[in-house]
Amino acid sequence: MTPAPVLLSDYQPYPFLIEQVSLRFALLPQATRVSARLDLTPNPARPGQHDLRLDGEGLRLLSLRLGGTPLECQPDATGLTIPAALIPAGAFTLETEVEIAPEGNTALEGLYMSNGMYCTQCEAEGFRKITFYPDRPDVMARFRVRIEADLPVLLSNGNPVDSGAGWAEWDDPWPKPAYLFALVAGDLVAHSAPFTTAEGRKVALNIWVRPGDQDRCAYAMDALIRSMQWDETAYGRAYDLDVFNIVAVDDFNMGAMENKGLNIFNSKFVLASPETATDDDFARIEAIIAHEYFHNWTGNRITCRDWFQLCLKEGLTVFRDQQFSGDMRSHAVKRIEDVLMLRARQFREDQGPLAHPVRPDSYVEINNFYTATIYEKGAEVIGMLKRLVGEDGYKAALDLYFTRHDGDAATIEDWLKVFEDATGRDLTQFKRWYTEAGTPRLGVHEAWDGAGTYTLTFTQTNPPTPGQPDKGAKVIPIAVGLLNPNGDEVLPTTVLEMTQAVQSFRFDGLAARPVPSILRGFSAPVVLERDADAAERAFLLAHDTDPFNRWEAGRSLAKDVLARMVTQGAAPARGWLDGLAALVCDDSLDPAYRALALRLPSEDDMAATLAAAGHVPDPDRLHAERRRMALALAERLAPHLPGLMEAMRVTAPFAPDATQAGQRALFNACLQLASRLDGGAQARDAYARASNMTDGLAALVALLDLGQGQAQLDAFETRWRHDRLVMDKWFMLQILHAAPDQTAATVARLTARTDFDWQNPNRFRAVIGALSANHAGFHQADGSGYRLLADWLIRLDPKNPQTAARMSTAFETWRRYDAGRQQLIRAELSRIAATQGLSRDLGEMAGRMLG
Ligand code: 0A1
Ligand code: ZN
Repeated sequence: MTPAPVLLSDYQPYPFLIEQVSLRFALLPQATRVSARLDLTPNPARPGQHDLRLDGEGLRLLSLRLGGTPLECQPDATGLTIPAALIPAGAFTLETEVEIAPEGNTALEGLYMSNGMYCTQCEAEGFRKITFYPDRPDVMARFRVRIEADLPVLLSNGNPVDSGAGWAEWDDPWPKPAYLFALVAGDLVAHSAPFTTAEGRKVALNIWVRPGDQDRCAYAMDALIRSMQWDETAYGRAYDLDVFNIVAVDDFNMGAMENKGLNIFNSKFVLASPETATDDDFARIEAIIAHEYFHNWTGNRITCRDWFQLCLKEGLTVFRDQQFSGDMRSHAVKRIEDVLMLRARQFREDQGPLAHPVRPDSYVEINNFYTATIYEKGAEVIGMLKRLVGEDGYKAALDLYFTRHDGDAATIEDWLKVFEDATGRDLTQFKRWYTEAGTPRLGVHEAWDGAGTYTLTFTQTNPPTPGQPDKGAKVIPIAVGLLNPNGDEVLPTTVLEMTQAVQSFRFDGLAARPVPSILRGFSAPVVLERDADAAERAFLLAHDTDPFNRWEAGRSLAKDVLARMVTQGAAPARGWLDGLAALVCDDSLDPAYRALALRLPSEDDMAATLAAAGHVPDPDRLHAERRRMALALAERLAPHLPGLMEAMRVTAPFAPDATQAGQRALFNACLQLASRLDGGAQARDAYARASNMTDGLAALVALLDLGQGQAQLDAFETRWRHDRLVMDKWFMLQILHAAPDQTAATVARLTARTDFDWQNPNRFRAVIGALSANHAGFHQADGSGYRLLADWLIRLDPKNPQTAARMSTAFETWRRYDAGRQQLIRAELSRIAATQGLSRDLGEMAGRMLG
């Protein structure tokens, strides 16, 4: 039976306020004792007599006292209720003692163990697995924590108060919701650095890792210091405690967690050295360190009233980390990467059965809503707001947000109100971006009157999504530039504000019919439907002054070319090949940008595009034609590849910066093309000579794509078999680059190995995630990919429902494919849904995907 959904419309403030929480942990793997004392008062926002309801799951209640008096009260399956009649008027205390078993906690939610270390994950509703408590974000309290354990390092939130052999006490002066609580205890070592804030506060920064890993922390520390400085200069936000601790943990369901003063990270997003991490890993570490740090203000100091407001902290914090990465590296490259990700994950979500608004109004399991829509579309919506109100308006609104709401558990209404109050704008219509799901489609019609007037007419359609058949017009900021036929810009970037379903914009006084560059910088998360001909796209690829749209022109050309190859058996178009060759050989352009231009559209992206155009994508054919396209590109670029590779060769000692990373990216993109022509000779050589993980993996991928590389895989394994994070790459690449008809067999072979530790989320994702990311391999017509995924999800679910549910989204695109594949996927989803004892997490996902 599906549990009843939680509804936004049911929100009520909690009837009590908690002034102070005092916790004592006596840590033991099988029998940890948690004593809690809550100092409560009635909440004036909920007058009247109320029961005291506390959440609690899987807790053995040992004792309960109200106002110091023992109380007989039995918990139910989800918590504990103390009847209103027993509750004294005014302030009172509640004391509980419970027992829990962190060692058996494989769901990695609440208090659990990872390689002998105790750690917690409380967002969204994990604190209720630690003690009885109102586990909701609008209950904010001061926490004082005592930890007792026979371990050298004992950490919690806030500032250290005192410690001795086997114990430590922490006090967090900032009221916070329970989801930001954290505790870590283990045999850890620190990589430390001092920091002084702009306000003169001295902060001890520590990154805690397992002994032996401390020499892989320097980059994360550097990224942390840069993040702290950036938040001071870009947003005027300084850090507010005496210590900032980061802990790396090997078993973690997500990327990282922003617990107050004690961020907990998946070790994958902390540990890095040139030998073990790629340039992409370094960039991701920088972004995630920044993201978690930025939450200190956007999430912690100002938190969410309820989980429906999740985008309030996540959309804004993603937006801030994107700004930061752009400032640290290249804005153009960062924007393209972000849009690629948005389209690959969020558009895909928005166009399928899992579509939901940036601010949903109902959920069954909140853990299923940590989605690309909440995070990435949430960030896009803020980008649009900023575009509409301008730099100054944005700054004024954010300053007001921080002063007005510091210490609050806020809502999207509060957020929009600060923009209205700071700028005088009415955002009623804009709010639809938060409440309506789906990706708007933007049609364009142009008219030239031959006498200097050019008119652009836009038409927006907002497709139906589950539960939302009809939608109103959205406010769409459309950044437009106009170019002369000779490539000069006659209208610099101008933001047109579309508010109606159909709307025209006129440009007068033009000497000649211009070429429009529309949706510059991807100014709104929409699908632009424009029937530009290939010549116009080639013109923009050569001349657009907006770097995003210049790249976009090449991208849309490439997609047209591939679509025609797939649907009509056409040859790869010469115009695209020549245009791309010219761009790639243009030394005035950033190598990272050129490398991005060389990246062909993914098979999943093409399948979506073909489906939207009314075709039924054939995964095998798509795969074969994409390879044919890559070969044609290699042949066209052949004369230039040696020179390009020579120019991009990095001779200086390795640095994980954007300049070197860009050079390596272009070098390796060229190497991969060259390998298609030389039978892998250069890739074998490059692998043998590689002195860093970026170059080594790129060469290995080139070989795997040729169906070679076994010797290199063996050598890799011999060198890295004791390193979990590096071996995740080894597992993943073999599956990602397996031939379609070999993918399931490769997965079967690798999952039979003793080092396929499937209860470790990173290892599970490396293998089973790679299965679904290999488009043609996953979608084999015999259903082997679907079956394998379903088998593994059913196996993982009882151990770790959160990760099982997240990975089930591989099935969300099932309606794109032919009847045979649809039937196979439906059968697997139905098999999952019918599994005895299925979790709420996976149950909700399977149900929504089946529709
Ligand atoms: N708030 C974290 C991500 C996160 C969310 C949920 C988790 O468990 C269900 C864990 C981490 C962030 O945005 O970084
Ligand atoms: Zn976040």
